[in-house]
Amino acid sequence: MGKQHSRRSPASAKLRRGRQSVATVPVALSIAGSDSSAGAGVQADLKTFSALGVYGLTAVACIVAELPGKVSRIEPASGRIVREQIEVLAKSFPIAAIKTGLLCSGEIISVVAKAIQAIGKTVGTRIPLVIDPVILATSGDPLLEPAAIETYEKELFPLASLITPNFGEAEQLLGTKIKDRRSMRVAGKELEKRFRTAILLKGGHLAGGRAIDLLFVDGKVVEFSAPFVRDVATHGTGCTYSAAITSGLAFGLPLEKAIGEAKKFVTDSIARHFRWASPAGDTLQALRHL
Ligand code: PXL
Repeated sequence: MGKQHSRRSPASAKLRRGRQSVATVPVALSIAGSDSSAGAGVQADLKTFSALGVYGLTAVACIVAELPGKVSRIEPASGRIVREQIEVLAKSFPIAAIKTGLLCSGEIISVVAKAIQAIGKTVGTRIPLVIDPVILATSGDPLLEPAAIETYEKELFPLASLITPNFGEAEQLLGTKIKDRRSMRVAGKELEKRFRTAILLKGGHLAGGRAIDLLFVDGKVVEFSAPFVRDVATHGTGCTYSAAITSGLAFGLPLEKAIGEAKKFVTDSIARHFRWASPAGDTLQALRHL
C-alpha cells in the first residue's frame, strides 16, 4: 500500500487532491460589469472568489473601458445575452449564492430580476442574493442610468438577502444627506424598513481612524470596524467586499459572520495593494486580492 503510494508522481498526487476539492467547492455567480483595468467588476469578483476558495461564474451586464480613477466608456450588453448567460449557468451549476454589481440600465436590472426569480422557482429555495447597488464609480463618474433606480427598488431589491450601499448610494436611494454617525443610523434604519431586507451601510472614513460599516438586520444594528488604510487610491473595494460576503454565504456562513470575514479580506486587499508608475508619470494602484 505504502509502496504503491510512493510510486505515484507528485503531479498525480496534486491532481487527486484537486479532484477531491472540486467535489466540495461552493459555486457563486456574479452578475456585473466588466472593468478593463480589472480592479472592480466581474474581474474583482472572480479574483475574490478564487482567493476565498469559491468557484466563480459570471454573467457580464456591461463593458466599461477604464483605468484606475478614470472611466472612459460604458456599453451595456443586450438584455438577451444577459438573460442567456444566467439561464445556461443556472441549468447546470449548483449555484450557492449570487451577487449583482454594475447593471447599467433599468432594462438589464429587470432582466436580471426575472432570471433570478426563475432560478428560485426551479431550485425550489431562495438562493442568497447580495446586491451592490453600484451607481457611481470611485472616481465620481456616473455608471448607472438615473431612471434605473426605480427599477432596482421595484424589481430587484425585493429579492435581496442583503443590499450594500455606500454613503453616496444611500443618499441617492433616500434623497437625504448623511453627515455623521447619527444620520448614518437613521438612514440605515429607513433603508431596512423601506426595502424589507438587511442593509450594510458602508461608512468609509467617517469615524476618523476607523472604517465603520453598519449592518441593519431584523431591527438590530451591528457594527463592523477596521483600521482605515490611508493614502491608498484603489477602486473596486465595494465589488470586492460584496463578492467576499457572497463567498461566505456560498459556504453557508450566517450573514454577520460572512460580513465580518469579508471586512477583514477587503482591508487586507487594500493594505497589500499593488502600485505601478504609469508612462504618463502618475501612479496606478490596484487591490491585491491574492
Ligand atoms: O467600483 C464600481 C465599479 C463597479 N463595476 C464596474 C466598474 C466600477 C468602477 O469603475 O467599472 C464594472
